[in-house]
Amino acid sequence: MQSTINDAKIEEVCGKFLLSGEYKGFEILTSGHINTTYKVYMFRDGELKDYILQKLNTYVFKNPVEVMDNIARVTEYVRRKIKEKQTTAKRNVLHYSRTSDGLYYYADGDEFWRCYRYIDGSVTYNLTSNLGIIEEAGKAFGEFQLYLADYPAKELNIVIPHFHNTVMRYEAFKEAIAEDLIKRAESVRPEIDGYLGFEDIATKMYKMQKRGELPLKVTHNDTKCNNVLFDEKTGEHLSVIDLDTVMPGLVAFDFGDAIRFTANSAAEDEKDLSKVSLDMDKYDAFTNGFIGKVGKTLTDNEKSTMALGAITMTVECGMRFLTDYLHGDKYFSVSYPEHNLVRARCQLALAKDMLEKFDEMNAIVNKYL
Ligand code: ADP
Ligand code: GN1
Ligand code: MG
Repeated sequence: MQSTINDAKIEEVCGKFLLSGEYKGFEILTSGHINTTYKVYMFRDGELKDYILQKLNTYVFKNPVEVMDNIARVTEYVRRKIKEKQTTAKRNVLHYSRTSDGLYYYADGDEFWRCYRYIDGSVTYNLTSNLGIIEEAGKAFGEFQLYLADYPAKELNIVIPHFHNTVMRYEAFKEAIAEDLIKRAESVRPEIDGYLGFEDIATKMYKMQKRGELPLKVTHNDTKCNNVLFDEKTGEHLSVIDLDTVMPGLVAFDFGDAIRFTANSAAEDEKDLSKVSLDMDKYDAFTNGFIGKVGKTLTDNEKSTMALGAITMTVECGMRFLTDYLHGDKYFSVSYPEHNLVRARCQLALAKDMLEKFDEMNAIVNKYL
């Protein structure tokens, strides 16, 4: 049973965490597709001190305690790395609050809550044409990976098994088509065929990794631009957020998922497909930022598959939207009944455009290596 969200409920949940200050109110932040996020206003020492209170999606994250265990490890590790080079990490890594039991979460029935500091003066972008911001996003995810480069990956919990296993994503897609639970398959035949047509391309890197040709590293695995906080005045990257999916993965998938979201000339859910394309200036800017940070650490196979990672992640994400549409929209939050289909169509159009620009994409990666 979901409880009603109102001031009393939010104040009650905040009361479970060791926060100082007086509760003043909340607002809901809607940019994510998975968790439910509230910005909470607290009054302390004559000033507003804000927090993020988040209800984790336990349909997606079956073992939320393991999610928080990963996040605690990763944020502590990154904090230490940052403090080696500057006096405070306050605005550069998330700070989670503990409960009076010393835990980083409060669980109540099937509700699972966590609370962390709102980073003051920060802003996120769902869609931006500012190339400076896009380059900063590249630096942010590249730097995040460098901070964790020597982290013992085996210690991390696998919070969503096979998250970027595109072979299994294809199996799940085909199963959803065959089951056709809510009889939507016939109406989306062209989209289904479009995604099936990408199978060889989009499963290539997973198979390379299985053969030992691509290394697993600690990666973020959800590198959308709205998972980076930027300074609202200077535009500099502050902190990478949304750490739920930090797990061993492929560097090119972090690069690729970011390109999918940030270098699209349109939004992830643009309905007018004539507006959807890979914007090469945005691609160039992100690549500059990202490769500038991690370029020297890459193996030859990693270098030659960066651009392929972008096609792979675009196909995978679009196919996940379409699979969810066939399942009846159980996974991603939707604002209207066709939302997942619209997202899937947009990703397919983008993947096709990337395929046409593939040589140019590779050339830009090489330019920054
Ligand atoms: P989801 O997993 O649903 O995507 P996120 O953790 O990405 O949730 O949070 C959703 C949004 O809330 C972000 O895109 C960002 O705008 C805002 N946000 C999250 N954490 C912070 C923070 N510490 N400081 C400022 N804004 C934040
Ligand atoms: C979800 O949580 P959010 O909105 O940052 C999803 C990603 C998808 C993305 C598509 C845990 O990310 O994998 O790429 O939506 N997160 C999870 O927008 O499935
Ligand atoms: Mg997010």
